[in-house]
Amino acid sequence: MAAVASRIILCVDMDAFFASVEQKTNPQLKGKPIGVIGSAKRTVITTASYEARKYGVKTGMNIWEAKKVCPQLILVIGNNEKYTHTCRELSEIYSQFTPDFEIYSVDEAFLDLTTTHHLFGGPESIGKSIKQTIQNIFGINCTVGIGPNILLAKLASDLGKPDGLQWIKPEDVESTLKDLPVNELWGIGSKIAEKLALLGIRTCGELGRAPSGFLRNKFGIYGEALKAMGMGICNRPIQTEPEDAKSIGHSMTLPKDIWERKEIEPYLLMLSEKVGRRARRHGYMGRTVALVIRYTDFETFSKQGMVLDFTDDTHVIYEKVLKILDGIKLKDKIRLLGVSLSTLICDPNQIPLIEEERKRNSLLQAMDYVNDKYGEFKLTWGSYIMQEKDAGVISPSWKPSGVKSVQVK
Ligand code: TTP
Ligand code: MG
Repeated sequence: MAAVASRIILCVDMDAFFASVEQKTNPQLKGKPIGVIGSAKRTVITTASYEARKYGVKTGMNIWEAKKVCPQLILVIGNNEKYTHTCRELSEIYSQFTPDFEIYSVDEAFLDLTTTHHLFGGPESIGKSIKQTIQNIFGINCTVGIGPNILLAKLASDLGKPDGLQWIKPEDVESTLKDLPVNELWGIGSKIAEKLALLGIRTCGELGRAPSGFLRNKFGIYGEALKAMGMGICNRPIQTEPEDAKSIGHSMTLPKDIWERKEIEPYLLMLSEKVGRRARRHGYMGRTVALVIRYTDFETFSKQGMVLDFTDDTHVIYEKVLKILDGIKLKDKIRLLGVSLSTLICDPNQIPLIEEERKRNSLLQAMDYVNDKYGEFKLTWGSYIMQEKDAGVISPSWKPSGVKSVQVK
């Protein structure tokens, strides 16, 4: 059998992204321990500068915990627009080296350099060039990881942090993974790691050597994937951005963690309206509606369902989202909610055949007109008004094209 040619994947991950952007825009913060928070009310650290990390300040800590370990910590309210703007601009840099790149999240990207690296002096030279260009243009550092697949490229960037450039070549995979704790691998969270530890598996080397049957028995079909991860195998291709939107999504971190259905619903209506409005503005209609939930412990999942016909109607989206929510047994409080519409068709001039729908369309058009002219949510539904307003912090799953797809359960 012919050997499969190894791919060359490069991962770029900004260092302390939100904090670095804030330090760059306000030179007084440079070199200081800072923590970025979502708003004056939302008191959780979204990220901390490396100066603050030295004291043990971590993402997810509340400000009291953070101030306790680092009393001189400076808190900065984040500005999503700055971060998303930077993220969009970064695509320009990546596209100079390959057309096959994926903006994975607001600060991570994967570039498939398999067929283009020789044109630019090799992967390391591209990595150096990207780091330098980002520093020159945005004044922030990033770490570059290179590997034969996205799992190892991501691992290389984690190992190289901060401001590093690390390459895990195919011949180094085994030695790199041998003694590496499993939870350092991208995709193995603390819960799986704990479960594995109970089975006596602590390192990737041990995971890779564990018998398939044993892992399947304990983790179902995910057992096979775990074993492959332990061996450093990952076949997921780079998912390049489509020319046309694949999905339209909005998500928000809530001003406070919530649990009650009556608290959740107004947010879902607001998110459905944002999605519906964006779809109408760009002439898209979709059939698949997804609800994204992130619990307080950051575990995130999405569940989706189909509506009967292609739609861009806020209420059709909202009702579907509520149906999806009906089928979920919440296990914890929620910190982030997201709604998205996919399976899209683009038909800006479609006129519904049913009179009732035509009336709804006119109503939505009128609302959009008022809101376009006087600002978002000036004209809206009663239940939305009941909810606590907050700009929210950006979801790490933010993408220029909408919410990134998350694991569907
Ligand atoms: P990360 O890349 O996880 O973290 P980072 O860039 O701050 O630090 P590192 O040097 O370790 O890569 O996340 C990117 C940004 O996303 C981060 O700056 C803040 C934001 N974020 C959240 O808002 N919530 C979260 O739960 C996480 C993990 C990140
Ligand atoms: Mg980062």
